[in-house]
Formats: sequence, structure tokens, C-alpha cells
Amino acid sequence: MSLLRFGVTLLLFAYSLGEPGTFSVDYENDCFRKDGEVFRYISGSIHYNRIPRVYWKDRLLKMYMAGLNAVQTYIPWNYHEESPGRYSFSGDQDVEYFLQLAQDIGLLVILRPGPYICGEWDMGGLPAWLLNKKDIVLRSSDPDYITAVDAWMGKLLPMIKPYLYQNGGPIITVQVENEYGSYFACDYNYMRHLTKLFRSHLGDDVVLFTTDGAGVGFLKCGSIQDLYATVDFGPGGNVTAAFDAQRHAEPRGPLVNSEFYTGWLDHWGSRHSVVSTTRVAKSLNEILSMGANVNLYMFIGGTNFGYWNGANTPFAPQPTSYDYDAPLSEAGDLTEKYFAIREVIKMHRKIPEGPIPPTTPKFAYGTVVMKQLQTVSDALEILSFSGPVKGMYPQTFIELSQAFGYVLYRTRLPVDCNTPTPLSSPLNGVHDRAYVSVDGVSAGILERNRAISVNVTGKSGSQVDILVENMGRINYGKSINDFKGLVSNLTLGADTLLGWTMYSLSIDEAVSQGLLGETKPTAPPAPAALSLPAFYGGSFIIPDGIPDLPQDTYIKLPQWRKGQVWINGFNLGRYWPSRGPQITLFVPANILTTAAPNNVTVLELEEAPCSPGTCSVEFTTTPVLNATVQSDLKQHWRLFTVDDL
Ligand code: 6GJ
Repeated sequence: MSLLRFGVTLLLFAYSLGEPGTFSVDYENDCFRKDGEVFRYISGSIHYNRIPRVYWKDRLLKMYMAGLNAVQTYIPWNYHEESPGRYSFSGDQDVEYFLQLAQDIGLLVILRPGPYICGEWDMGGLPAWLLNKKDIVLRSSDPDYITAVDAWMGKLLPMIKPYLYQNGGPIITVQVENEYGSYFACDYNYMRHLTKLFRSHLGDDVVLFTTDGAGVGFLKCGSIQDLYATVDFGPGGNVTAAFDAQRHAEPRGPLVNSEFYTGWLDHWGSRHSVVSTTRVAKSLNEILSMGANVNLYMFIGGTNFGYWNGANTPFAPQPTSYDYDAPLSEAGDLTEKYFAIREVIKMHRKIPEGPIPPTTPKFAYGTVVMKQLQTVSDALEILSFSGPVKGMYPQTFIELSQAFGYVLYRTRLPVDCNTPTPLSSPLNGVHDRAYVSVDGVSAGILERNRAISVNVTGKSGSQVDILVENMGRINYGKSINDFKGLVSNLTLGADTLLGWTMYSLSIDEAVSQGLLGETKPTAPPAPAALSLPAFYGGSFIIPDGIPDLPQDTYIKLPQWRKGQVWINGFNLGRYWPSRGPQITLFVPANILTTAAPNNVTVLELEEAPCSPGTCSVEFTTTPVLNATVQSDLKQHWRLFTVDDL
């Protein structure tokens, strides 16, 4: 780039940011000061990684019109560094554009770059490739972990620095780590290292802070010198007592609730969480009446597209929707809770007048007929770009250099099994769900903590295929080193199954390249309770020239059981209507087109409603997130696991 062009670019960049300002903690007057004036923030959480870029402005504007003067967002490390040194910061991952947009709209930013973020996000935002060191101690002074953190922050923080309020940007405070006081390690050297690291890149002026549960026990390991300690707590509790806990760590300075829960998270198989509007409004008013600073977590939850959801322990993965019963719905719709919160804020500060961006229209594109393409086993040649890996024992996803999705494990029966013989994972090592077949006939499902054995029959040499699904890594607590795949040996009867061929599957690439075709009709398999995991395809046209189309919609899969869905190659996420509570998946308009047929690809893992006769999926205008659930965390039979520690 020529010197002139560089100068112009720099000028434009400087122009796009504001004037450098000051933002600090005033310990004497127990407040923040912005440009010398007393300042109290009323913020809301929005995760750019859960919302399509094209909708960022709409959501941020709605937050601004609600009376917020700041937004809070995490930066998930694994969303931006897919493998060591390979970064992506464009499109839906364009953090700088998100920050600039917030500033242009008039919102300040509270940034939470981790490195760990929790957030019901895969492995709490830490990249799975850290587990290449099998015994790594995450969130500690473990040298390999620190090396990776230093490299990541060495890339990210210099990119963030120009957006600090002190440099004319919108970022007023930066969080270090996340609720470290809740983590077993309690490694002060780690937190000191992070503080030095953040200071080295961001300078001495920015306000660095920590967030911990509102209890002295949490603050003990979560707060250290030079990081302003804040707390988090939800509605309905004792606000005074919660802030007294903060005062234990910060006798002076502003009161801050960094996560005031406006709703709550869901898990597959548990009832949809809702939190009453009245309860939220009352506690919010109490917090604001005390002059405290607050961030409403979540103001909009959005979606765990693809494989990005996390899990809690005992293993409980979160669904695709991160609606969170938040003031703005997953699709950005204005809710009764939104207007109630706006009324409360109005009692404490002047809020913007003028039109609020309306709820986006939803369109029912109707029914789309689906037909079977190929089973996963039939499509192995297409799906396994890197070819099979052979080994005496099964290898984990990480050992097979795969982070997300599915791996096919293949072996053979070593002996005749003329009577039903248990194929088991005695150490509960199926992480997380496995679809077992023998000679092309489904034999059943193994599931972490729920089902560690299936009975099989067959001849010596019969082919055993086991498709293992990674359902999302634990994002909270001591089990975040969540390895996926067959993480311990399987047995047949009393004997260990040896001799494996393992296929890492590049399903997303195969779907987006349209590589999956129809199978030649073969003799129908022997009757079985379940079908083989298979792909199904269909398409629908959205006519060109109709104003406002395409519009957002929801996809529903009636009588389908569990799987993954892609539209035009975009991985929309997981569906599991047979377990619930989520039934529909949000489909943002930006992945649809009027220029060509819209291709729907479904990977059904258990049983498609396609035989006999046709099967279909539906596009409707109404979300269903609160269906009754099947067996809420009922454990069929399970051994003691590390999750129980
Ligand atoms: C916060 O702590 C976390 O900082 N929180 C939750 N904690 C997990 C407790 C599970 C037993 S649930 C909702 C929020 C977010 O995860 C946030 O990232």
C-alpha cells in the first residue's frame, strides 16, 4: 500500500473513531467517571457470534432504543482461531465491524475477551485443539496453555486497542477471564499473568475487571490486585446482600452487576427456562435505584448455529436456540419483557425517542418434500476427505484432528454372536452419542451417562459401524477438558474390541459442495427399531421480485427424531424434537435466496419419517421452544463418572 493511501486509510480510520476520552474508577465517590463526569452504565449482553452480521445493526439499535448506553460481548477464542495460528475475523466473525457499529449507534462496549468465557459455548470458548496436550491444565499457569493464550492475545488485543475509549473507541472496560473464582484451580499466578498480558497490550489506562458469583467464596479466587472486582446475580434475590459481597473485595468504587440474568439457559431434555418479567423489572429497578451499574445477561441470546453449543455437568448439552427468554427473542423480536425493562430504565435515565426497529416479518414457505440421499456408511468415500485411520484401539476426535461433528468408527465382530451380546462402554466413554449398526442394520444407541450398552447379534467378521456424535463440550466447571469420540475401549461381552478403522467426516464441506447424491435403490434392510444415520435432501423456490422476500422463518421437522440441518450449505444447528424442548430452528433470511432453489440437507441419526411414502420438513412463522420433554435427565443406568466428582 503506498504511503499516501496508507495515510488516507489511517485518517479515515481515525475519523471513524471518536475523540480520545478518559474512563476510570472513582474510588472516592464510588462511581465510574467518563471524561471527568460521573457515569453509570446500563448495559445488555449480545453475542455477535450468535447473530448473523446482517442483523447486528437491527439488534444494537433495538438495545439503544431500550435505553441502554452500553453493550457487553464475549470474544470466543475458538470462533476466531480454528487451528493454531489460523485466524478468521471476517463476515460473521468481524469483531472490529461489530465494535464500530456499536459506536456509530451510540453504544459503549464492555468487552469480555476471556480467554475463557463460559457462555453455554463449546468448551467455554477455549479451542479444542488445546486438548492435543492430553493432560493440559486449562485456565492455569500450565506452560502450554499460557503459550497458546499469549499467542492468541498477542493477535487479538492489538486489534482491540484502537477501540478503547481512551483511543476514541467505544470500549470502556475489559474483563479478564470469567468467574475464575468458580474454577477449581485458583491459580493466582495465572490471573497475574493475564493482568500483565492485558496491560502490556492495552496500556495502563483501561479499566480491567473481573466478574464472579456474588459470594465471598467466589471472590476469594476470582479477584486480584489491579482488576476491579464485580459480581453477577439474577432477579428475585437480595440485591443488598449481593452487593455486600462485592464490597468485600471492593470496599470503595462503583457497584456493578455484570450479569443480571433476564432469563436462563436450556438443556436438551429439560423444560424450557422462563423468568417472569415482573421479577426482572422489580430487581432491575432496585439495582438502578441504588445507583449501581448493571449488565442485563442476555439482552438478546441468539442462536448456537452449527455445533457451537456447550454443555453442563452431569453431561447436559444445550440446544441450538439460545433464546434465553431474553428481552429480544432469538430472532430479535420485541417482547413484553423488552418494553417492561424499557419502562424501568426510563425511570432512571432519559431514553431515546423515535421509532424502535420493528420485529422482523416471518414467512411460512410451507412444506418441502425430502428424499433419502445416502447413508453415512455408504457416503464414507465422499465424507472422509483424509481417508481412514487404523488402530488397535479407538482414537478420540482430537487424535483424529477433528474438533466438531461426527466420526465413524468401524470394527468387526471377533466371534459369532448368535444370541444378543452386550456391546458396551464400561467406562462410560462414548462422548457423546453413538449410533450402532451391524452389517447395515441398526442395533441401537449408546449415550453418555444414559446408555452404556446395546445388545448385538451377528457372525464373526460382521461389520460394526459406530457413528459417534460430539454434542458440544462442557463449558463450565472442572470437566471442560471434554474429549470427544470413543474416549475409552468398548467391549463385546467380556472382551475388549480391538482393531478399529476410523473415519473423520468432513460433512459440512461435503454438504456445501453438494457432493451427496441419491443412492441406487437397494434391498430394504432387515426390519429394525431405528434406521441407519442418513442424509436427506429437498429444495424450495422463493420467487424473485416479491418485495421483502426472503424473510426470516423457522424450520420444523415433524416426526423426525434427531440430527443436523443445513440450508444452502449453512449449518443451521441440531434438531432433537424427540427429546425437546426445542422443536423449531430459527432460519435467518440472509441464508435464503430468490436467485436459485434453496437446498435443504438433513442428517437424520435415528429414524426419518420417510418410509413408506414421502417425508417433508416445514417452514413456519412461529417458534416452538417449550415442548414437553422426554425423560428429563432420567438416567437409564450409568456408572460413576468424573462428572460426578
Ligand atoms: C455465568 O456463570 C457465566 O459467566 N452463567 C452461568 N453459569 C453457569 C452455571 C451452571 C451451573 S449460566 C448463564 C451464565 C453464562 O454461562 C455466563 O457466561
